[in-house]
Amino acid sequence: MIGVDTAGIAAKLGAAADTATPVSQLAAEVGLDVPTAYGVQAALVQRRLDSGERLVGLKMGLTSKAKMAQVGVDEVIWGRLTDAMRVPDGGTVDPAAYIHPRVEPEVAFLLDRLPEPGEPVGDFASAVRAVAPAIELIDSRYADFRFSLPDVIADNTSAAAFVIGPWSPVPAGLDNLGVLLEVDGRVAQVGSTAAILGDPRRALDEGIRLAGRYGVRMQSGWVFLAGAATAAVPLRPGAHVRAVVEKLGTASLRASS
Ligand code: OOG
Ligand code: MG
Repeated sequence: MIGVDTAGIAAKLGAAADTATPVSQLAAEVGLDVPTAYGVQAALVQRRLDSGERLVGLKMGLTSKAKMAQVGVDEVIWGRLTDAMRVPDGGTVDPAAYIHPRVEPEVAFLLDRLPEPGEPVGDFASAVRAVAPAIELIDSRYADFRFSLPDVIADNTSAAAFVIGPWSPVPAGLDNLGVLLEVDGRVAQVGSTAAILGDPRRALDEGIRLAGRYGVRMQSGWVFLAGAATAAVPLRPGAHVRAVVEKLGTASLRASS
């Protein structure tokens, strides 16, 4: 889009993340449309790659109605994951390093050989080497966690950190597994993998299609987050968070106090 300062917006969002200081929504003011917002996202993540981080996968966002309703945006989006965002299973994060962190339960795929963009995944079991329960920590860089569709795309779909639980071979069905998010041993959210586009495998088709539009091809060895099955919950200092996905097991995370 002519006249939009893609690099300037990426620098502003990058600084907001680095200093844990929120910024105001900007898409309406600068006239950011969806394709240009993906350009800002690419520039924002490129800044991280320039400082030595590695691209390790992609994430889907707003693949469930619960998430769409929570943030008031009803389109499927995708973002980029880097190695610096990965927290080991059972690891600790410092909530003060984020603006208003939230956690949500996810299903992760470890990618193997993938079809070209435009081709259906077809044989899911040959495109995905393993699956795992996961937790995504999201942190919108916008004040009050409020944003429009182009705003959240530019902000790398609120990606901040993620935890992957133990990998398992791809089970026969992934479309109706119970999902729980527990905080300090109490159930905070309950859902089903069916909430993720009817079947989380569909999220991979969508990811290949949508990222392919921007020339991004998924790589063997990448991680893919299919999107949260439930709404996200605030991450408080000292909290112990567990995501449990039926048949797949658990992923966990602690917040330092
Ligand atoms: C946008 C990111 C959504 C998901 O799993 O749906 C997302 C947000 O909620 O801030 O990661
Ligand atoms: Mg997510």
